[in-house]
Amino acid sequence: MEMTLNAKTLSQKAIELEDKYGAHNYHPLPVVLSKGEGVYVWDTEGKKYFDFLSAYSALNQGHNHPKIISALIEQAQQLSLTSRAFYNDALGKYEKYITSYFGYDKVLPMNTGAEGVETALKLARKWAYTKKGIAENQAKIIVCEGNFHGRTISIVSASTDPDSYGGFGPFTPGFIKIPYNNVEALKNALQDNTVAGFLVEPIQGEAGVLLPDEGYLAACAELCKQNNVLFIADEVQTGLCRTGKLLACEHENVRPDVVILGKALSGGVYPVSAVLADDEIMLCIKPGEHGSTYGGNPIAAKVAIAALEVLKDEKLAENSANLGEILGNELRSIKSDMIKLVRGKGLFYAIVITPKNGKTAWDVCLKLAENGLLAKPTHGDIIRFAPPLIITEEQLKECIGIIRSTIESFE
Ligand code: IF1
Repeated sequence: MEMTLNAKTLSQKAIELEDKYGAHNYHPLPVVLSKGEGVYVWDTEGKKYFDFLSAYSALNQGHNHPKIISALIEQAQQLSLTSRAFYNDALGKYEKYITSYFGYDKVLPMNTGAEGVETALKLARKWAYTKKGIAENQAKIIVCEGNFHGRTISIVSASTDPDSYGGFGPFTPGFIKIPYNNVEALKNALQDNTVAGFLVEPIQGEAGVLLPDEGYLAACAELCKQNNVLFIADEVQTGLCRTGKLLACEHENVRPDVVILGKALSGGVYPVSAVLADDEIMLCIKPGEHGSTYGGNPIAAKVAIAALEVLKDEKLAENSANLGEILGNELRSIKSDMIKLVRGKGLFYAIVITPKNGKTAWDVCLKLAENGLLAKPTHGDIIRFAPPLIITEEQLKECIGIIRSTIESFE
């Protein structure tokens, strides 16, 4: 009893501290985590949960993966940061490794997903002026309604979500917004010959795991090719085996001109992002024209190599594809009028909740937490399910049981 009482104080204390001293830019579920291991996390009271969010797909390799953690520790004890004012003996090895891993000439290393997206936008504009011959400061980028690419001013300038852009104007010009999953809309927008690039999520994550029709990505990539426009894939959330392929674009055999990676590129232990492109595009940015203090630091380099090795060694794309089939079938088999829609690919799913007796997706997530599974609603009625890709079939079946019994408890 004593331990529980103290632990309860601990969790309450943690919440109070965040409330008092932290900006209120999030509304977390009232769960205070203190330990993570594989697919599990524990709260300050010692309660164990399945992590079914994976920090929005940053933990594809699971919490505290030994290989990634040891890469982090080993490099941190050797050399953590040099800045790019000098070379170091880790970055080149990583650049060689990741460019051959994905089949691109070059990589531009950054830290957060948003920085990766910003880098891709700058690359596209530079390429437009120096290679495509678009008049200076006239380059446009086509984006899709419902997108989520990060939280910087330029990125929210491309957003159609008032929660993302509201109150942050004035906005960066040069974005053309078209409906997602609408090839005709892209075709029309490409009539504008000042378009430099088309930035798209292969599956829209934040919008609620919105899958485009089969063939959408391939058709868009072809249109971009025909119009000499860069196809830029934001694979920050869908990449790195999450949808059952190394990159989600592979489901349609699309090789983007520019690929943006983040999140699980470090297995959740360190901010690491990257932009991949071939020389014709990447070399448009000259020395001193872009970068960041931590971009390409030795720890990020070693951690990213380890994180990418784990994806291959543990066949996480195959596991995501195989177990994703089971997850989708089981979610669709839950008989409840609270579940309006089930959609997803690989271990990347969402259910759309219809409120019942005043109970909403938030209440479902609170109950899931009580029953030992962590997930969080987005846009009010959508619950995203994205467990670490290392999950076993047995663990997944246990999670499905929790989800099923939790939903049924609202009947
Ligand atoms: C938050 C959302 C997910 C992303 C894609 C770039 C970024 C993200 C496709 C930027 C980041 C994170 C941001 C985080 C919650 C989470 C999120 F709900 F915000 F939209 F996953 F869907 N491209 N997504 O999903 O990467 O700068 O964050 O490293 O802002 O609350 P970042």
